[in-house]
Amino acid sequence: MTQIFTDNNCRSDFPVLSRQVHGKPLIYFDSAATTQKPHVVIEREKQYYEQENANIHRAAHFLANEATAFYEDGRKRVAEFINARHPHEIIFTRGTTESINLIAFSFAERFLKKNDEVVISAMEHHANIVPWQMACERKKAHLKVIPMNKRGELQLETLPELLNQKTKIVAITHVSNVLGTVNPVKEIIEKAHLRNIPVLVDGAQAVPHQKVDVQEMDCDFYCFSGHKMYAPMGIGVLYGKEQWLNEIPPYQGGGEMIKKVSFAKTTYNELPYKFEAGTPNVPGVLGLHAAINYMENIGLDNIAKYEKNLCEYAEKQLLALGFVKLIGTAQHKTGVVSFVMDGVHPYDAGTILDHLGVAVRTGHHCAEPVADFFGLTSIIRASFAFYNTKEEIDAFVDALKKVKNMLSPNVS
Ligand code: C6P
Repeated sequence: MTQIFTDNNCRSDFPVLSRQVHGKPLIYFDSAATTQKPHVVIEREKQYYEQENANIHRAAHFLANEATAFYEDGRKRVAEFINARHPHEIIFTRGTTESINLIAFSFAERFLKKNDEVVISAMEHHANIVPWQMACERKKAHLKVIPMNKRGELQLETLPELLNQKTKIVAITHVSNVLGTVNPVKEIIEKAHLRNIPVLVDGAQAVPHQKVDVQEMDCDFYCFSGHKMYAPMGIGVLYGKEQWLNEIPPYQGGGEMIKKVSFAKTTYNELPYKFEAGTPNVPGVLGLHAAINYMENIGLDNIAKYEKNLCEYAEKQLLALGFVKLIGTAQHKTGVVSFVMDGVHPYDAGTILDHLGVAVRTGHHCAEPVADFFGLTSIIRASFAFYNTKEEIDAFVDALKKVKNMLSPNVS
């Protein structure tokens, strides 16, 4: 495993990075969709299924006790990783989407009433729009949106008007998956808390790139996905402050989330089990634990510094091409570089890039209002991780020149 992190010496930890696609070495620039997995994470899941597989919290036998201990260790490790006050403030979910849906449902059940307001922002992923729209529809409440400027920065001067006595919760993304904007979440939380409004932060695109400290940020809920931070798919985290999680009702009913069941009445389990109905993703938690160890071994600050450098280099090289327009030019950015090309449809660019070995994502990136805001239906997005290199960016830039020459040599 990687001990000292310098340029790209961790690449051999990721088996898939040595693949060829269409006869070309793979250049994987789609880590915002999902990161690749290091050996240690793959091995951890394999070991569970080969040696340790058992259901947890349910039986007295050796394997069940061992698996339960590993699972609960994983919870403690996540709590440490984001500096939660208590392990029981960590709820395991399938991912960011499920974490947000859980709060949008349970919080709304308890606190949202007719004509109340929920505040989100103009740069949200669908996962932080649709569950709130559904909650507002159910409760006859209204969705309000913090606008952004053309650089892709939130216009916080609108907050005094948007946050009022009708506002029941604010739900904002920490980092935009399309624009890369790092939002000043701490400032937004401070402003909301002055009015006793809780704040949920969608951390799906932040946790892979920077140290997150939920106590320092003082958010009320924080959501993220394992698969975007080198862990397996199907495991995610909802952090919630103890007092909120105690106040809101369960999301799903079933095994494990109960204390006592009779046909007349059911009482619910304590935290965190109240929100973990059914058999959980035990190997996912073990893989997440391994991924956190792996990231911390490299160092979150090293990761942030290396990736910042890589993004800035990519932006500079792309702009130098002369036929590229960047989408998202906020002062504070991380992880992604999105753009369009003169005279070339993003889908065509993505298809040719794929044949040249470069994996990027094209489309609206599950954030259609962002694409609409820029008057676009599709955007090309290159997203980076610490296993990417400047050499890969150079190869990507050469590939873009080929795309341009093939599809639109005369349009500039
Ligand atoms: N964005 C992307 O390519 P899930 O699917 O639950 O792990 O994550 C949803 C999600 C929520 N918020 C943000 C900011 C996100 O970026 C994502 C996932 C991927 O941008 C897949 S659409």
